[in-house]
Amino acid sequence: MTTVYLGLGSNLGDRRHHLRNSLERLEQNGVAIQAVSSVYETDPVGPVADQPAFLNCTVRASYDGAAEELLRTAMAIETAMGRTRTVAMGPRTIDIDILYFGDHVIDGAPDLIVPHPRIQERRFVLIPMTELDPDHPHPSLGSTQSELLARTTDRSAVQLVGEVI
Ligand code: PH2
Ligand code: MG
Ligand code: MG
Repeated sequence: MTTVYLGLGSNLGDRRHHLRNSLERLEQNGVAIQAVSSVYETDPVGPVADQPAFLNCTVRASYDGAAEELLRTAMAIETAMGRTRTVAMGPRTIDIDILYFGDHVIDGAPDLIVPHPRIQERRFVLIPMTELDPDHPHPSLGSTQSELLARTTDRSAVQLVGEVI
């Protein structure tokens, strides 16, 4: 069993429903959810600024399989939930990112770089991660979530909106 952390995001349609629905689908596919952060409404970060605000949260789970398998499961759930891949970093019903996979450092395909390469640049990840597990160490940067949050240069808005479930 590996302890994994996932980042969930939605900025199309019923965003809260999509977060809940993705959690159920992850559970049905062998991802044993241990804890879910609060939900945050967040300004879009990255090259596509002109898109709706996101709801984001992070999840701690245990998983009995390989990272490649978890990636395939996450992508299949995204597709089943109506995710299309037209614009990179653009609007989506659901995005399921592997943030951490135990203490593994994986430099695989573009979709499977673990830890996720932009954690330290994203308050929409660092704030819910710090809420869940402030002392969780980043295996290659050697800092905890709360240290990464204190140090990030990201200033984008992240507002608490409540619980997912
Ligand atoms: N995801 C992106 C790009 N930008 N911005 C916010 N606020 N939340 C996201 O989940 C997000 C983003 C690409 O995956
Ligand atoms: Mg993403
Ligand atoms: Mg993604």
